[in-house]
Amino acid sequence: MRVREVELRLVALPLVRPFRTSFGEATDKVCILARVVTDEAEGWGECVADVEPDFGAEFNEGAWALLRDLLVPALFRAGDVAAGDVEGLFASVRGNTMAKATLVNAVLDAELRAAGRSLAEHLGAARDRIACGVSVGIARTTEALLDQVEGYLAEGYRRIKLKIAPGLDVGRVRAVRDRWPDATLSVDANAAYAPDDIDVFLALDDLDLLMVEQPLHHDDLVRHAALQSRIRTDVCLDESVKRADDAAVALEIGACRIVNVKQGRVGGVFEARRVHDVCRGAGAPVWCGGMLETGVGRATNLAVAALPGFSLPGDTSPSARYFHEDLTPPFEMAPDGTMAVPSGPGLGVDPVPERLEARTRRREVLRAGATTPWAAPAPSV
Ligand code: NPG
Repeated sequence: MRVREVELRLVALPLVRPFRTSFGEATDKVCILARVVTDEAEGWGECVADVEPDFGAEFNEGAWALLRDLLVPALFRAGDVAAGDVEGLFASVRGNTMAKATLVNAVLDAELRAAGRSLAEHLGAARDRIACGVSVGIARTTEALLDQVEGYLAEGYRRIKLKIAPGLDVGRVRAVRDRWPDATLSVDANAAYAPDDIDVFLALDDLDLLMVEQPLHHDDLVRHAALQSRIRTDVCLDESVKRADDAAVALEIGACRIVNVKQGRVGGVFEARRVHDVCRGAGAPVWCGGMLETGVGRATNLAVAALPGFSLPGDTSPSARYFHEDLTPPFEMAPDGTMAVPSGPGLGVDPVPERLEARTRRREVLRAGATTPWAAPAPSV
């Protein structure tokens, strides 16, 4: 397959309610979408980077520059490519897994659409419906949090994840646990704590949590191992796992017992499957994380979440939990808290053209053979 053209769009969708985490508050989802045009079919990829480099080191403007100036030109120069080659084309670019994932996934989508195969089937899906959880942002008050949790439980979500931050942790979580003694609850700190905060985690140990996610600094597997050895609750790592080998090391040294797999964080669906395989081999449960994706990224996540090792409900909520109107036809959750995995060719969904147009803040079309404005000779990626 030859990639002839890549269209980048920066899109913005208002969220139905602000989403607050320990690192900030989002009122809109702003992300890059790539549409690759090949001689056989078109494919879509969504970049999970955000406006600011807060969850990870990548951010939209940086990812856009990298895509435009290095990654897309590398794809053009490669000529005839298969989706499985794309990671290799980017091997000399360190990190930047979110930007790379955008093109890895888009080229694979084009390839699968041309072949008439679904992404889920191609990856090795074991099921056609997946269990949905919901991630609840930090609320203004405990009462507001209880109201939100009540609504989500009534909708049928199989697991409630509460975002926590120093000072907004044990009391809040205990209030939810007291009201719903049997609910499946977890917490996510987004790396907001230090090893000295051990008392918070010892107190959370009494609240029967499914897991405590990313309590400490994203680069500190050793301190996570020390923490895990002192608490009963399973530690889950998210930000710390940027590639499959991070998961292998984390499990080997006891830094966690569960892994959150986000294909967009680890460089795309192939590396996500490798993370899954490593964890499965080690007997560690995995689940599918989310980054408030539009329907394009959501379809990608659902295909990954259908792999056999995904044994816990993911942050894979229906479109209405995020947006008044998604870019694609909406993903819906059944009353039993499950969602269908798309089964059409490739991602199985397309952005609705008028919605995409209305939500686009910037668009740039890159064409194979056209000179890049910034550099000659071409870099050796
Ligand atoms: O349902 O997509 C979702 C959101 C799940 O909590 C969620 N995501 O830290 O995992 C996270 C968090 C996140 C959202 C991180 C947006 C970065 C950006």
